Amino acid sequence: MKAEQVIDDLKRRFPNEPEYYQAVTEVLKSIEDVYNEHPEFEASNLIERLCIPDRIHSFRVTWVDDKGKVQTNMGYRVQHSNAIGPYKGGLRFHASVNLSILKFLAFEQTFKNSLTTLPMGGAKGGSDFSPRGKSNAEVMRFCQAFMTELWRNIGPDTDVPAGDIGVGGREVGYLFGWYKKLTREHTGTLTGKGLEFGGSLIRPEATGYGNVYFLKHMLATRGIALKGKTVCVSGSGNVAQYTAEKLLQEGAKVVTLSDSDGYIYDPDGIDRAKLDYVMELKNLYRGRIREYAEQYGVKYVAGARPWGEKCDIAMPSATQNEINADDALTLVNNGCIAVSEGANMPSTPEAIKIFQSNGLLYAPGKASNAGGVSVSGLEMTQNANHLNWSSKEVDEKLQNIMADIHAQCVKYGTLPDGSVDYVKGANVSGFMKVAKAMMAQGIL
Ligand code: NDP
Ligand code: 2IT
Repeated sequence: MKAEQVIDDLKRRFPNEPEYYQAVTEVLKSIEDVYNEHPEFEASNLIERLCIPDRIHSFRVTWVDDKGKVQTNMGYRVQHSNAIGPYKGGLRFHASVNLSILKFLAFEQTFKNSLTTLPMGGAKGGSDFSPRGKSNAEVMRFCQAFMTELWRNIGPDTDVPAGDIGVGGREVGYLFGWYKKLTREHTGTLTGKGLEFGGSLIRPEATGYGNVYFLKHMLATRGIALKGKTVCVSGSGNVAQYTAEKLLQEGAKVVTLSDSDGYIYDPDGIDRAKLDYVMELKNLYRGRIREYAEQYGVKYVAGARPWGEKCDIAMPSATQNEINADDALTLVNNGCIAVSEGANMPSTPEAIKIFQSNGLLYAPGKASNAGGVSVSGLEMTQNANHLNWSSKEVDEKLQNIMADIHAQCVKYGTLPDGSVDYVKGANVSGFMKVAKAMMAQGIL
Protein backbone atom coordinates (compact mmCIF):
# COMPACT_ATOMS: atom_id res chain seq x y z
CA MET A 1 0.00 0.00 0.00
CA LYS A 2 1.27 3.43 -0.90
CA ALA A 3 -0.61 5.98 1.20
CA GLU A 4 -0.25 8.75 -1.41
CA GLN A 5 -1.74 6.55 -4.11
CA VAL A 6 -4.72 5.48 -1.99
CA ILE A 7 -5.42 9.10 -1.11
CA ASP A 8 -5.17 10.26 -4.74
CA ASP A 9 -7.60 7.54 -5.66
CA LEU A 10 -10.07 8.60 -2.98
CA LYS A 11 -9.81 12.22 -4.17
CA ARG A 12 -10.67 11.13 -7.71
CA ARG A 13 -13.60 8.94 -6.67
CA PHE A 14 -15.01 11.30 -4.03
CA PRO A 15 -14.30 14.88 -5.12
CA ASN A 16 -14.55 17.93 -2.85
CA GLU A 17 -14.26 16.21 0.54
CA PRO A 18 -11.22 17.96 2.09
CA GLU A 19 -11.88 17.05 5.74
CA TYR A 20 -12.28 13.39 4.79
CA TYR A 21 -8.95 13.36 2.90
CA GLN A 22 -7.29 15.15 5.82
CA ALA A 23 -8.39 12.51 8.34
CA VAL A 24 -7.56 9.60 6.02
CA THR A 25 -4.14 11.03 5.15
CA GLU A 26 -3.13 11.32 8.80
CA VAL A 27 -4.09 7.72 9.55
CA LEU A 28 -2.64 6.17 6.37
CA LYS A 29 0.70 7.93 6.77
CA SER A 30 1.07 6.59 10.29
CA ILE A 31 -0.01 3.01 9.56
CA GLU A 32 1.71 2.61 6.16
CA ASP A 33 4.76 0.72 7.49
CA VAL A 34 2.82 -1.57 9.80
CA TYR A 35 0.28 -2.29 7.07
CA ASN A 36 3.00 -3.24 4.62
CA GLU A 37 4.41 -5.77 7.07
CA HIS A 38 1.18 -7.73 6.51
CA PRO A 39 0.90 -8.83 2.86
CA GLU A 40 -2.39 -10.54 3.70
CA PHE A 41 -3.92 -7.08 4.31
CA GLU A 42 -2.99 -5.90 0.84
CA ALA A 43 -4.09 -9.21 -0.71
CA SER A 44 -7.63 -8.52 0.50
CA ASN A 45 -7.54 -4.79 -0.36
CA LEU A 46 -8.12 -4.05 3.30
CA ILE A 47 -7.14 -0.43 2.97
CA GLU A 48 -9.93 0.57 0.58
CA ARG A 49 -12.45 -1.44 2.55
CA LEU A 50 -11.33 0.44 5.65
CA CYS A 51 -11.33 3.95 4.16
CA ILE A 52 -14.68 3.82 2.36
CA PRO A 53 -17.71 3.73 4.67
CA ASP A 54 -19.88 0.59 4.70
CA ARG A 55 -22.89 2.71 3.73
CA ILE A 56 -24.27 6.24 3.89
CA HIS A 57 -27.91 7.09 4.51
CA SER A 58 -28.95 10.53 3.32
CA PHE A 59 -32.40 12.03 3.43
CA ARG A 60 -34.45 15.23 3.36
CA VAL A 61 -35.85 16.43 6.66
CA THR A 62 -39.00 18.53 6.37
CA TRP A 63 -40.40 20.44 9.34
CA VAL A 64 -42.56 23.47 10.11
CA ASP A 65 -41.12 26.49 11.94
CA ASP A 66 -42.96 28.62 14.51
CA LYS A 67 -44.18 31.00 11.81
CA GLY A 68 -45.79 28.14 9.90
CA LYS A 69 -43.13 28.14 7.19
CA VAL A 70 -42.12 24.76 5.81
CA GLN A 71 -38.35 24.22 6.15
CA THR A 72 -36.08 21.58 4.67
CA ASN A 73 -32.70 20.33 5.83
CA MET A 74 -30.45 17.45 4.84
CA GLY A 75 -29.99 14.50 7.19
CA TYR A 76 -27.23 11.87 7.08
CA ARG A 77 -25.90 8.79 8.84
CA VAL A 78 -22.49 7.53 7.78
CA GLN A 79 -22.13 3.92 8.94
CA HIS A 80 -18.39 3.54 8.58
CA SER A 81 -17.46 0.17 10.08
CA ASN A 82 -19.12 -2.45 12.28
CA ALA A 83 -16.10 -4.75 12.28
CA ILE A 84 -15.66 -4.72 16.06
CA GLY A 85 -19.19 -3.87 17.25
CA PRO A 86 -22.43 -2.10 16.32
CA TYR A 87 -22.04 1.25 14.55
CA LYS A 88 -21.57 3.94 17.21
CA GLY A 89 -21.02 7.68 17.09
CA GLY A 90 -22.64 11.05 17.55
CA LEU A 91 -25.01 13.26 15.59
CA ARG A 92 -23.96 16.81 14.71
CA PHE A 93 -26.52 19.55 14.04
CA HIS A 94 -24.73 22.60 12.63
CA ALA A 95 -25.14 24.76 9.52
CA SER A 96 -21.69 23.66 8.29
CA VAL A 97 -22.51 19.92 8.24
CA ASN A 98 -21.84 18.14 4.94
CA LEU A 99 -20.76 14.67 3.84
CA SER A 100 -17.06 15.47 3.92
CA ILE A 101 -17.27 16.44 7.59
CA LEU A 102 -19.42 13.46 8.56
CA LYS A 103 -17.21 11.02 6.62
CA PHE A 104 -14.10 12.34 8.42
CA LEU A 105 -15.85 12.07 11.77
CA ALA A 106 -17.13 8.52 11.10
CA PHE A 107 -13.67 7.43 9.92
CA GLU A 108 -12.01 8.88 13.04
CA GLN A 109 -14.71 7.35 15.24
CA THR A 110 -13.86 3.86 13.99
CA PHE A 111 -10.28 4.09 15.29
CA LYS A 112 -11.28 5.98 18.44
CA ASN A 113 -13.86 3.36 19.34
CA SER A 114 -11.31 0.63 18.73
CA LEU A 115 -8.99 2.35 21.24
CA THR A 116 -11.67 2.41 23.96
CA THR A 117 -11.33 -1.38 24.43
CA LEU A 118 -15.15 -1.64 24.14
CA PRO A 119 -16.95 -3.45 21.27
CA MET A 120 -18.14 -0.50 19.18
CA GLY A 121 -17.89 0.17 15.45
CA GLY A 122 -17.71 3.67 13.97
CA ALA A 123 -20.43 5.98 12.63
CA LYS A 124 -21.44 9.63 12.56
CA GLY A 125 -24.49 11.51 11.39
CA GLY A 126 -26.28 14.79 11.56
CA SER A 127 -27.83 17.62 9.68
CA ASP A 128 -27.17 21.11 8.37
CA PHE A 129 -29.93 22.24 10.76
CA SER A 130 -28.61 24.60 13.42
CA PRO A 131 -30.45 24.69 16.79
CA ARG A 132 -29.05 28.20 17.36
CA GLY A 133 -31.88 30.73 17.59
CA LYS A 134 -34.59 28.06 17.33
CA SER A 135 -37.35 27.62 19.93
CA ASN A 136 -37.65 24.37 21.91
CA ALA A 137 -40.76 23.53 19.90
CA GLU A 138 -38.89 23.99 16.62
CA VAL A 139 -35.99 21.84 17.82
CA MET A 140 -38.48 19.15 18.88
CA ARG A 141 -40.28 19.15 15.53
CA PHE A 142 -36.97 18.99 13.70
CA CYS A 143 -35.75 16.07 15.85
CA GLN A 144 -38.99 14.19 15.26
CA ALA A 145 -38.78 14.72 11.50
CA PHE A 146 -35.12 13.65 11.50
CA MET A 147 -35.87 10.48 13.47
CA THR A 148 -38.83 9.63 11.24
CA GLU A 149 -36.26 9.08 8.49
CA LEU A 150 -33.46 7.56 10.56
CA TRP A 151 -35.18 5.05 12.83
CA ARG A 152 -35.25 2.08 10.45
CA ASN A 153 -31.46 2.17 10.15
CA ILE A 154 -30.55 2.16 13.85
CA GLY A 155 -31.08 -0.10 16.85
CA PRO A 156 -29.37 -1.22 20.07
CA ASP A 157 -27.30 -3.86 18.23
CA THR A 158 -27.24 -2.10 14.85
CA ASP A 159 -26.27 1.54 15.25
CA VAL A 160 -26.39 3.68 18.40
CA PRO A 161 -26.27 7.48 17.85
CA ALA A 162 -25.42 10.06 20.53
CA GLY A 163 -24.64 13.78 20.77
CA ASP A 164 -21.99 15.98 19.18
CA ILE A 165 -21.96 19.69 18.25
CA GLY A 166 -25.50 21.07 18.51
CA VAL A 167 -26.87 17.82 19.94
CA GLY A 168 -27.00 17.71 23.73
CA GLY A 169 -29.40 16.35 26.33
CA ARG A 170 -32.38 18.27 24.93
CA GLU A 171 -31.94 16.96 21.39
CA VAL A 172 -31.16 13.38 22.48
CA GLY A 173 -34.33 13.46 24.60
CA TYR A 174 -36.52 14.51 21.66
CA LEU A 175 -34.80 12.05 19.28
CA PHE A 176 -35.17 9.20 21.76
CA GLY A 177 -38.81 10.03 22.49
CA TRP A 178 -39.73 9.86 18.81
CA TYR A 179 -37.67 6.68 18.26
CA LYS A 180 -39.56 5.07 21.13
CA LYS A 181 -42.89 6.24 19.72
CA LEU A 182 -42.14 4.78 16.26
CA THR A 183 -40.72 1.45 17.44
CA ARG A 184 -42.86 1.03 20.59
CA GLU A 185 -39.70 -0.16 22.31
CA HIS A 186 -37.66 1.38 25.12
CA THR A 187 -34.17 0.19 24.21
CA GLY A 188 -30.72 1.74 24.51
CA THR A 189 -30.65 2.91 20.89
CA LEU A 190 -29.32 6.36 21.76
CA THR A 191 -26.76 7.30 24.40
CA GLY A 192 -26.49 10.55 26.29
CA LYS A 193 -30.07 10.06 27.46
CA GLY A 194 -31.50 11.74 30.57
CA LEU A 195 -30.82 9.93 33.85
CA GLU A 196 -34.55 9.26 34.32
CA PHE A 197 -34.84 7.18 31.14
CA GLY A 198 -31.70 5.10 30.80
CA GLY A 199 -28.89 7.66 30.70
CA SER A 200 -25.61 7.02 32.47
CA LEU A 201 -24.14 9.06 35.28
CA ILE A 202 -20.92 10.82 34.16
CA ARG A 203 -21.87 10.74 30.42
CA PRO A 204 -22.19 14.55 30.24
CA GLU A 205 -18.84 14.92 32.01
CA ALA A 206 -17.07 12.07 30.24
CA THR A 207 -15.36 13.73 27.27
CA GLY A 208 -13.96 16.66 29.23
CA TYR A 209 -13.01 14.59 32.29
CA GLY A 210 -11.48 11.90 30.08
CA ASN A 211 -9.36 14.47 28.25
CA VAL A 212 -7.96 15.77 31.56
CA TYR A 213 -7.24 12.19 32.72
CA PHE A 214 -5.38 11.59 29.46
CA LEU A 215 -3.48 14.87 29.79
CA LYS A 216 -2.34 13.88 33.29
CA HIS A 217 -0.90 10.61 31.96
CA MET A 218 0.97 12.49 29.22
CA LEU A 219 2.38 15.02 31.71
CA ALA A 220 3.40 12.19 34.04
CA THR A 221 5.67 10.72 31.34
CA ARG A 222 7.80 13.83 31.88
CA GLY A 223 7.22 14.12 35.61
CA ILE A 224 5.13 17.29 35.21
CA ALA A 225 2.21 18.10 37.55
CA LEU A 226 -1.03 19.62 36.27
CA LYS A 227 -1.62 21.62 39.44
CA GLY A 228 -0.90 25.31 38.98
CA LYS A 229 -0.72 25.17 35.18
CA THR A 230 -2.47 27.79 33.04
CA VAL A 231 -4.77 26.32 30.39
CA CYS A 232 -6.43 27.80 27.30
CA VAL A 233 -9.67 25.98 26.50
CA SER A 234 -11.70 26.75 23.37
CA GLY A 235 -15.43 26.21 22.99
CA SER A 236 -17.96 26.61 25.77
CA GLY A 237 -20.22 23.65 25.08
CA ASN A 238 -20.36 20.21 26.61
CA VAL A 239 -16.72 19.26 26.17
CA ALA A 240 -15.26 22.66 27.14
CA GLN A 241 -17.42 22.97 30.26
CA TYR A 242 -16.43 19.64 31.77
CA THR A 243 -12.81 20.03 30.73
CA ALA A 244 -12.82 23.27 32.72
CA GLU A 245 -14.58 21.59 35.66
CA LYS A 246 -12.01 18.79 35.95
CA LEU A 247 -9.11 21.22 35.45
CA LEU A 248 -10.48 23.28 38.33
CA GLN A 249 -10.70 20.18 40.54
CA GLU A 250 -7.09 19.42 39.67
CA GLY A 251 -5.90 22.90 40.68
CA ALA A 252 -5.14 24.18 37.18
CA LYS A 253 -6.16 27.65 35.99
CA VAL A 254 -8.48 27.99 32.97
CA VAL A 255 -8.12 31.43 31.40
CA THR A 256 -10.12 31.21 28.16
CA LEU A 257 -13.38 29.90 26.70
CA SER A 258 -14.91 30.68 23.31
CA ASP A 259 -17.86 30.22 20.98
CA SER A 260 -18.28 30.75 17.27
CA ASP A 261 -18.43 34.54 17.77
CA GLY A 262 -15.25 35.09 19.82
CA TYR A 263 -13.38 34.31 23.04
CA ILE A 264 -13.04 35.59 26.62
CA TYR A 265 -9.77 35.92 28.53
CA ASP A 266 -9.98 35.89 32.32
CA PRO A 267 -6.46 36.32 33.79
CA ASP A 268 -7.70 35.42 37.30
CA GLY A 269 -9.00 32.08 36.07
CA ILE A 270 -12.53 30.73 35.76
CA ASP A 271 -13.50 29.63 39.28
CA ARG A 272 -16.42 27.43 40.34
CA ALA A 273 -18.93 30.28 40.56
CA LYS A 274 -17.92 31.61 37.15
CA LEU A 275 -18.14 28.13 35.62
CA ASP A 276 -21.63 27.72 37.10
CA TYR A 277 -22.50 30.99 35.38
CA VAL A 278 -21.15 29.66 32.04
CA MET A 279 -23.13 26.42 32.39
CA GLU A 280 -26.36 28.28 33.11
CA LEU A 281 -25.65 30.82 30.35
CA LYS A 282 -24.95 28.15 27.74
CA ASN A 283 -27.16 25.24 28.76
CA LEU A 284 -30.23 27.07 30.06
CA TYR A 285 -30.34 30.48 28.38
CA ARG A 286 -28.35 29.44 25.29
CA GLY A 287 -26.52 32.78 25.48
CA ARG A 288 -23.21 33.96 24.05
CA ILE A 289 -19.77 33.81 25.73
CA ARG A 290 -19.49 37.59 25.22
CA GLU A 291 -21.93 37.92 28.15
CA TYR A 292 -19.26 36.42 30.47
CA ALA A 293 -16.99 39.36 29.67
CA GLU A 294 -19.79 41.79 30.47
CA GLN A 295 -20.65 39.96 33.72
CA TYR A 296 -17.07 39.78 35.04
CA GLY A 297 -15.45 42.79 33.35
CA VAL A 298 -12.82 40.82 31.42
CA LYS A 299 -11.52 40.97 27.86
CA TYR A 300 -13.68 39.71 24.98
CA VAL A 301 -12.20 39.38 21.51
CA ALA A 302 -14.80 39.10 18.75
CA GLY A 303 -14.16 36.92 15.71
CA ALA A 304 -10.97 35.36 17.14
CA ARG A 305 -9.73 32.15 18.74
CA PRO A 306 -7.92 32.05 22.08
CA TRP A 307 -4.51 30.69 20.99
CA GLY A 308 -2.74 34.04 21.24
CA GLU A 309 -3.11 34.06 25.03
CA LYS A 310 -0.14 32.78 27.02
CA CYS A 311 -0.65 29.30 28.48
CA ASP A 312 1.16 26.13 29.54
CA ILE A 313 -1.46 23.82 28.03
CA ALA A 314 -4.00 24.13 25.21
CA MET A 315 -7.18 22.05 25.10
CA PRO A 316 -9.08 22.81 21.87
CA SER A 317 -12.69 21.78 22.48
CA ALA A 318 -14.79 23.51 19.80
CA THR A 319 -14.41 22.16 16.26
CA GLN A 320 -12.14 20.86 13.45
CA ASN A 321 -9.20 22.90 12.13
CA GLU A 322 -9.44 25.55 14.84
CA ILE A 323 -5.63 25.59 15.36
CA ASN A 324 -3.63 26.44 12.23
CA ALA A 325 0.14 26.72 11.75
CA ASP A 326 0.22 30.37 12.91
CA ASP A 327 -1.73 29.53 16.06
CA ALA A 328 0.57 26.56 16.73
CA LEU A 329 3.68 28.72 16.37
CA THR A 330 2.21 31.32 18.72
CA LEU A 331 1.45 28.64 21.31
CA VAL A 332 4.98 27.24 21.04
CA ASN A 333 6.57 30.70 21.27
CA ASN A 334 4.45 31.46 24.35
CA GLY A 335 5.87 28.42 26.14
CA CYS A 336 3.02 25.93 25.72
CA ILE A 337 4.16 22.40 26.67
CA ALA A 338 1.12 20.26 25.90
CA VAL A 339 -1.88 20.14 23.59
CA SER A 340 -4.64 17.65 24.39
CA GLU A 341 -7.52 17.65 21.95
CA GLY A 342 -11.13 17.61 23.16
CA ALA A 343 -12.53 18.35 19.71
CA ASN A 344 -12.17 16.05 16.71
CA MET A 345 -9.25 17.06 14.43
CA PRO A 346 -8.96 20.61 15.82
CA SER A 347 -5.32 20.95 14.72
CA THR A 348 -4.40 21.21 11.03
CA PRO A 349 -1.66 18.85 9.77
CA GLU A 350 0.77 21.80 9.69
CA ALA A 351 -0.05 22.65 13.31
CA ILE A 352 0.54 19.04 14.40
CA LYS A 353 3.93 19.08 12.70
CA ILE A 354 4.88 22.23 14.60
CA PHE A 355 3.81 20.73 17.95
CA GLN A 356 5.69 17.50 17.36
CA SER A 357 8.87 19.05 15.97
CA ASN A 358 9.05 21.37 18.98
CA GLY A 359 8.77 18.50 21.43
CA LEU A 360 5.33 19.34 22.84
CA LEU A 361 3.20 16.60 24.31
CA TYR A 362 0.50 16.35 21.65
CA ALA A 363 -2.57 14.09 21.95
CA PRO A 364 -4.85 13.61 18.93
CA GLY A 365 -8.57 13.74 19.69
CA LYS A 366 -9.17 10.10 18.79
CA ALA A 367 -7.14 9.19 21.90
CA SER A 368 -7.74 12.11 24.28
CA ASN A 369 -11.46 12.70 23.66
CA ALA A 370 -12.43 9.02 23.64
CA GLY A 371 -13.88 9.28 27.16
CA GLY A 372 -17.23 10.46 25.79
CA VAL A 373 -17.88 7.51 23.56
CA SER A 374 -16.41 5.20 26.21
CA VAL A 375 -19.06 6.18 28.71
CA SER A 376 -21.61 5.89 25.88
CA GLY A 377 -20.40 2.29 25.62
CA LEU A 378 -20.89 1.91 29.36
CA GLU A 379 -24.41 3.35 28.96
CA MET A 380 -25.13 0.65 26.35
CA THR A 381 -23.95 -2.03 28.79
CA GLN A 382 -26.12 -0.66 31.58
CA ASN A 383 -29.16 -0.50 29.25
CA ALA A 384 -28.61 -4.03 27.97
CA ASN A 385 -28.44 -5.29 31.55
CA HIS A 386 -31.31 -3.09 32.80
CA LEU A 387 -29.26 -1.58 35.61
CA ASN A 388 -27.55 1.66 36.64
CA TRP A 389 -24.02 2.06 37.93
CA SER A 390 -23.05 4.75 40.47
CA SER A 391 -21.00 7.83 39.52
CA LYS A 392 -18.02 6.32 41.28
CA GLU A 393 -18.25 3.07 39.32
CA VAL A 394 -18.57 4.83 35.96
CA ASP A 395 -15.82 7.35 36.74
CA GLU A 396 -13.45 4.55 37.80
CA LYS A 397 -14.14 2.66 34.57
CA LEU A 398 -13.58 5.87 32.60
CA GLN A 399 -10.26 6.47 34.35
CA ASN A 400 -9.17 2.91 33.61
CA ILE A 401 -10.11 3.24 29.95
CA MET A 402 -8.19 6.53 29.56
CA ALA A 403 -5.15 4.94 31.25
CA ASP A 404 -5.44 1.99 28.85
CA ILE A 405 -5.66 4.26 25.79
CA HIS A 406 -2.58 6.14 26.99
CA ALA A 407 -0.75 2.83 27.46
CA GLN A 408 -1.70 1.75 23.92
CA CYS A 409 -0.29 5.04 22.55
CA VAL A 410 2.96 4.46 24.44
CA LYS A 411 3.16 0.84 23.29
CA TYR A 412 2.67 1.57 19.60
CA GLY A 413 4.02 5.12 19.44
CA THR A 414 7.34 5.07 21.32
CA LEU A 415 10.12 6.28 19.02
CA PRO A 416 13.77 5.12 19.10
CA ASP A 417 14.72 8.22 21.13
CA GLY A 418 12.22 7.22 23.82
CA SER A 419 9.68 9.98 23.12
CA VAL A 420 6.07 9.07 22.30
CA ASP A 421 4.38 9.91 19.00
CA TYR A 422 0.76 9.82 20.20
CA VAL A 423 -0.58 10.18 16.65
CA LYS A 424 1.26 7.08 15.48
CA GLY A 425 0.47 5.19 18.69
CA ALA A 426 -3.26 5.89 18.51
CA ASN A 427 -3.55 5.21 14.79
CA VAL A 428 -1.55 1.97 14.78
CA SER A 429 -3.25 0.57 17.86
CA GLY A 430 -6.75 1.53 16.69
CA PHE A 431 -6.06 0.20 13.20
CA MET A 432 -4.63 -3.20 14.18
CA LYS A 433 -7.72 -4.27 16.12
CA VAL A 434 -10.10 -3.26 13.32
CA ALA A 435 -7.83 -4.87 10.69
CA LYS A 436 -7.63 -8.19 12.55
CA ALA A 437 -11.43 -8.24 12.98
CA MET A 438 -11.94 -7.54 9.27
CA MET A 439 -9.49 -10.25 8.23
CA ALA A 440 -11.23 -12.81 10.44
CA GLN A 441 -14.65 -12.02 8.99
CA GLY A 442 -13.84 -12.59 5.31
CA ILE A 443 -14.30 -10.37 2.28
CA LEU A 444 -17.26 -8.04 2.83
P1 NDP B 1 -21.36 21.74 21.77
O1 NDP B 1 -22.35 22.01 20.69
O2 NDP B 1 -21.83 21.47 23.14
O3 NDP B 1 -20.31 22.93 21.84
C1 NDP B 1 -19.58 23.31 20.73
C2 NDP B 1 -18.79 24.55 21.06
O4 NDP B 1 -17.89 24.84 20.01
C3 NDP B 1 -19.67 25.78 21.22
O5 NDP B 1 -19.08 26.68 22.09
C4 NDP B 1 -19.69 26.32 19.79
O6 NDP B 1 -19.99 27.69 19.70
C5 NDP B 1 -18.27 26.05 19.35
N1 NDP B 1 -18.23 25.87 17.91
C6 NDP B 1 -18.92 24.98 17.18
N2 NDP B 1 -18.66 25.12 15.88
C7 NDP B 1 -17.77 26.13 15.79
C8 NDP B 1 -17.11 26.74 14.71
N3 NDP B 1 -17.31 26.33 13.45
N4 NDP B 1 -16.25 27.74 14.98
C9 NDP B 1 -16.03 28.16 16.25
N5 NDP B 1 -16.64 27.61 17.33
C10 NDP B 1 -17.49 26.61 17.09
O7 NDP B 1 -20.47 20.52 21.21
P2 NDP B 1 -19.47 19.57 22.03
O8 NDP B 1 -18.86 20.30 23.16
O9 NDP B 1 -20.16 18.30 22.25
O10 NDP B 1 -18.36 19.28 20.90
C11 NDP B 1 -17.16 20.03 20.80
C12 NDP B 1 -16.13 19.22 20.03
O11 NDP B 1 -15.86 18.02 20.76
C13 NDP B 1 -16.53 18.76 18.63
O12 NDP B 1 -15.40 18.72 17.81
C14 NDP B 1 -17.02 17.35 18.87
O13 NDP B 1 -16.94 16.55 17.69
C15 NDP B 1 -16.04 16.88 19.92
N6 NDP B 1 -16.44 15.74 20.74
C16 NDP B 1 -17.60 15.75 21.44
C17 NDP B 1 -17.92 14.67 22.25
C18 NDP B 1 -19.15 14.65 23.08
O14 NDP B 1 -19.32 13.69 23.82
N7 NDP B 1 -20.01 15.65 23.05
C19 NDP B 1 -17.05 13.51 22.33
C20 NDP B 1 -15.80 13.64 21.61
C21 NDP B 1 -15.53 14.73 20.85
P3 NDP B 1 -21.49 28.17 19.27
O15 NDP B 1 -22.32 27.90 20.48
O16 NDP B 1 -21.31 29.61 18.95
O17 NDP B 1 -21.86 27.34 18.08
O1 2IT C 1 -16.94 12.34 18.74
C1 2IT C 1 -17.40 11.61 19.62
O2 2IT C 1 -16.75 10.67 20.10
C2 2IT C 1 -18.76 11.87 20.11
N1 2IT C 1 -19.38 12.85 19.69
C3 2IT C 1 -19.41 10.94 21.09
C4 2IT C 1 -20.00 9.77 20.38
C5 2IT C 1 -20.83 8.85 21.23
O3 2IT C 1 -21.37 7.91 20.64
O4 2IT C 1 -20.94 9.03 22.45
